[in-house]
Amino acid sequence: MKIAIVTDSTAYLTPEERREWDIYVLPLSVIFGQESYREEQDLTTADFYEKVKNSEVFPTSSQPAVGETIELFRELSHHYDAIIPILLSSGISGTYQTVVTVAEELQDEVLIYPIDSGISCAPQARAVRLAAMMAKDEQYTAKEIVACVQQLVDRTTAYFIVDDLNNLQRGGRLSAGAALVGSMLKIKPILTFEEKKIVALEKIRTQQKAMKRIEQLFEEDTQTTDGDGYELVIIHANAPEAGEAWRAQIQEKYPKLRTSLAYFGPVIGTHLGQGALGCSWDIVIEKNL
Ligand code: MYR
Repeated sequence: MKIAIVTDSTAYLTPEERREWDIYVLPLSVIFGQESYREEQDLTTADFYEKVKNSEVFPTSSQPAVGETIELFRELSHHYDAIIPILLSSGISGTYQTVVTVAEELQDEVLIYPIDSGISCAPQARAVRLAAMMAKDEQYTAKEIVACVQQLVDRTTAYFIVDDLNNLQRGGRLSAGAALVGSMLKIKPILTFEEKKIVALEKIRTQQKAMKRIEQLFEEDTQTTDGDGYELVIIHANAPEAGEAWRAQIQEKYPKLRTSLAYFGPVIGTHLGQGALGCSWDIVIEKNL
């Protein structure tokens, strides 16, 4: 069975990865006043963070255009038996719901199985990689891939820390109460996803303490002493040095852990703000197969 794997731009896959694994991408956009840019197509991540610094207006974001989504699925329907789109959490974007609606509209043309990743960025990319590995094999049915990816998605966790909660509050992705308390007390809450939405897990005063607490959560969750069998990713919003320092320090503590560094691109950077750091882990991907 030939299955197309689709994701959205907030998985921030590299062009090489997309080419190697035949992954198709629906772009979300950032908007500065009247100007709209499809992220990483019309505006690079580096240019986005530079633009934010010099812009008088705060950017906003928008989901992929419906027309572009229909066009991509129609095109794929000529080459594939089924399509599996893996999308950012339905609790923070309308993208998943739009794709579900489009899938219903196109049901007589092609089978589409949308998956709500319940997250975004590098942990979403992990689910996409798993789907792509299985699809390349051509031995799995679409339903088998969906079931396997869904298992990974259901246990996925990520923790992140932002410099200023106002970005999230302004974009309506965090409850007003939580943002107010955070900025008033100058705390750095550890944020996470619960039931697809962003919540403050613990209120901690400094970024360093929050990072230590996240490492503790990793240890409690995995019960590992050397990281064997696990992979962990650090994600940064235009803060590569801080991200890399954190990654290297964790790597030193857990020599067998597979670690990597990823980034928050324009759309997610719009809501988290410069300097945000995130961390997510799972069993190594091959263990899912
Ligand atoms: C849209 O306009 O539809 C996109 C809205 C994106 C909201 C992003 C909110 C922050 C997500 C943080 C993800 C952290 C993953 C580790």
